[in-house]
Amino acid sequence: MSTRTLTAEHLSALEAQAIELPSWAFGNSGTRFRVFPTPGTPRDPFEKIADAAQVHAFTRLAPAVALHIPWDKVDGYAALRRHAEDLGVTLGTVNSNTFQDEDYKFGALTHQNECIRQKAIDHHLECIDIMDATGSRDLKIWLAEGSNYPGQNDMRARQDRLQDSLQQIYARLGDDQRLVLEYKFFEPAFYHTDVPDWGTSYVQVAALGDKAMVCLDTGHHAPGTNIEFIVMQLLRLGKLGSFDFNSRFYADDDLIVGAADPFQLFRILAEVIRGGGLNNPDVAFMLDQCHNIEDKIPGQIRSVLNVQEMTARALLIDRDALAAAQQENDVLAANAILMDAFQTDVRPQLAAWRASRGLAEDPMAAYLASGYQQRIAEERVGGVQAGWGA
Ligand code: PSV
Ligand code: MN
Repeated sequence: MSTRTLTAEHLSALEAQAIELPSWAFGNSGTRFRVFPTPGTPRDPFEKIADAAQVHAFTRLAPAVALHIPWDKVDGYAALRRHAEDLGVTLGTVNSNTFQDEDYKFGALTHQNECIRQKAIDHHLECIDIMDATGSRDLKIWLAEGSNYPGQNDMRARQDRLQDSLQQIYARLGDDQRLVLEYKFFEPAFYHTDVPDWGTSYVQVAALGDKAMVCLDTGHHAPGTNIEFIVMQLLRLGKLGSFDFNSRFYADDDLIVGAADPFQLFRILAEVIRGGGLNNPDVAFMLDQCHNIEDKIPGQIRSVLNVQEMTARALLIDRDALAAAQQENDVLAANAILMDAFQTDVRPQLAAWRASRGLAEDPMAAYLASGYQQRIAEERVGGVQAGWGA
């Protein structure tokens, strides 16, 4: 039976933990078969931020909200920023979007048509203007670019155009701003993708400079990929800029992080801690999830608590004992030390710690009892509910 206990040092690491929420998680989403609307769904970015602030209020884990442009376009970003700050959160990463415009059917930053490529570059420059107004540090770029059939495209020329486009975007970044390039091995393209893996993202950002990093979305790998190895390598190279956390059973399912494979989340966080990535300002923790059938605010509460819980378990790894066992090639002892931390139920310790900080022991129950969900369902009538892709 594991009896490992969180120390004061562990708890202060947990206290500093911050996870950015995706604004789009609060809008309706679904599959290509059906998007189910939910009463109380936000109708604009202001309401999305109000919902995200609830997650932070009950967990103290989620002080920032990531925006997606154009989904979160507003007339005045100063007002959006003030609204967020009044509610106790800040505006975080700005995500560009070059996957929903007719012109981008065959590419955006890689397109052979210079007018279309310029349009895509200009969109990113506009995103940086928005970052200036929102106070956001990071521009996150995910490209839905690639091809469906062998021979369809000159893959090499597309890499070259991508680098040129990224250089133009990079040149516009302010001193304190960064660019993070997300990779994904397939979808929507099915034969080749222009940024399919961490190696390609690394090569592209390394050629840009220190303000360009890799974004690792946990749902963007082939089944069976050892994601914690990639985490280790990117930390080792000083190029892990951010995480998009979520979980998956089959493809890019965007389910609640830690739901499909809690052990994988633990292993990833163990490498984050090992590599100095926890509470390291260089490594942004973000969620990139969609809640298709569950309520969105409690879905996000469950998500951040899952990350917190697996971080706590990973902090419990007896590093000295592990290093000694590894040194001795004591295979079973090393594995047992890791599993001992993973199998420790930290929930009672975390609940007591929350109470000591004036938080509800069970943030999920406290949120459900707060009446917020009922209130937004009654108040938010009329208008158009926000959704992924709208
Ligand atoms: C692409 O699948 C992705 O992970 C990117 O981060 C997008 O911006 C996001 O999903 C949208 O849901
Ligand atoms: Mn993502």
